[in-house]
Amino acid sequence: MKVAVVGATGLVGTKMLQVLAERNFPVTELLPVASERSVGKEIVFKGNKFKVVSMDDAIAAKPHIAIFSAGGNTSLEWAPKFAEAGITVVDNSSAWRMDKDKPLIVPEINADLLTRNDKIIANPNCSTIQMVVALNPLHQKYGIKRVVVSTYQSVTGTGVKAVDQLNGERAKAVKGETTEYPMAYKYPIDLNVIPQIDVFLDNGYTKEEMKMVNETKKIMRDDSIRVTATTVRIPVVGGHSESVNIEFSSDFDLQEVRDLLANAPGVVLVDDTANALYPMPKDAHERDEVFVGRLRRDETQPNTLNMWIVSDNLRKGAATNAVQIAEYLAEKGLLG
Ligand code: A2P
Ligand code: 11C
Repeated sequence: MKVAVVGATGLVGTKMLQVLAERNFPVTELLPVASERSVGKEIVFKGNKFKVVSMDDAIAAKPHIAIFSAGGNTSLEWAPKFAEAGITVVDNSSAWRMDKDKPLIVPEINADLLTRNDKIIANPNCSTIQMVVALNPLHQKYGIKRVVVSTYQSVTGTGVKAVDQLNGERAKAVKGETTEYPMAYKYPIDLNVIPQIDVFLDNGYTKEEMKMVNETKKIMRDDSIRVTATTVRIPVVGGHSESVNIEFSSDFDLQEVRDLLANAPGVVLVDDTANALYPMPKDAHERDEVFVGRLRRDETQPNTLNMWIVSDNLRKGAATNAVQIAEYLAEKGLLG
């Protein structure tokens, strides 16, 4: 497979290269793509050096697949040009996710939708992916009516600048260092919690919160699922955590819920409160799975469950999910 990675110098693009190598995706030729200012720079993939090429050169080279993580505007402009050239695009930005003609895919849930004609395929938002991977097996069995979710999101979701802000603030506080650092957020993030991810919309929710509402319904193919979200940035790097309250149509048995999750694809159950075992971002970091724990009944109303979900947002939340889509397309012969 000839593979283009668009945004190859970025945080997610770098992780995509790492995941492609780790999972032994059959790359015969790699085309790393970034902005014009990076053209000619070298990146390393599986021990070999590759030069960053421009968008136009990447299209001219006709890769079988292009995995994009270069921001929404870049995707809006360039994904259709790749698609017109017959190149399948898996796009990690929010640009195409809610387009009714573009599939929004989490392979464990809805890869069966994909056909050879899908030339632009959207990769969902990180906080949505990890939630639906855990919700879907329960929805199949008990029917989800309503979800109330609060997130605790890693600064890596914002990008390198936010990681630099957190490290800079920490170095200043702990070691008294006075080195300059960028401000990715309006406020300090170290020793703080910021209840805003992305911009506010007219309804008082943030864009991140509405992504969780809308993307969940589309991926799970059920518009009746009601989701309400509060998304929050915390000073953590290993992954996103989520406290989720789920109301089902029918009652459940807690042991059966445990069994369903323990056997669900992509899920690892970590739920042993007697030994203080539960998912945490420090353990999810650099792992591909979605970790679920703290399972318990909501005692305030019937048919309702509380749970805690953690996953590495740069992996299952972005790079791994995109590479899994590419693997599915390759396996089923849907490329080219
Ligand atoms: P570059 O490094 O040349 O700026 P991040 O999300 O971590 O900031 O990374 C964004 C990625 O998208 C980088 O690889 C960046 O390349 C790339 N990028 C940004 N704008 C464009 C563009 N107009 N065309 C192609 N790649 C782009
Ligand atoms: C965050 N979820 O943690 C965001 C990052 O739509 O792909 C990913 C945004 C997106 O800040």
